[in-house]
Amino acid sequence: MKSCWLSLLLLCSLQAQAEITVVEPWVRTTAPGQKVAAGYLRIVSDKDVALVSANSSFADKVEVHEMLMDNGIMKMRPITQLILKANQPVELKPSGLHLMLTGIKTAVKAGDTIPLTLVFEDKQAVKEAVSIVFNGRDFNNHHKH
Ligand SMILES: [Cu+2]
Repeated sequence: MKSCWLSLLLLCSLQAQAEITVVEPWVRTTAPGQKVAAGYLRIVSDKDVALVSANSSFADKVEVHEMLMDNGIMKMRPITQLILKANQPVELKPSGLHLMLTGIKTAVKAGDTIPLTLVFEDKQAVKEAVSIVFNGRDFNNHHKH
């Protein structure tokens, strides 16, 4: 009987955490001397969560930015949290939402591996950190879609 209770408790605590899936994380290659880089990925969570912060040993600061039109000019602006609705994938991609890496240590080259941790928070304010390796990748307009 005791072990039953134990397994029930275990199940409950496991279910409290959201299952967060990250697909195709990549960082756009940078020119020498460039101090910022943009990261992209697709994320889906099986529960409602928000991406509330991000960090990397490769950059001084990581923020989520959105793009918006201001008098016909595309601008970007940091957002404090990125809402993920349960089972609704969100895509961060060129010309849209992106992770902004500021104060990068070196230029990003194709094939580089860049570690990054994303911190999510659920409705109960429980935080969950997900560590991912991003790949350096060239991006050119031919592949825009
Ligand atoms: Cu940005």
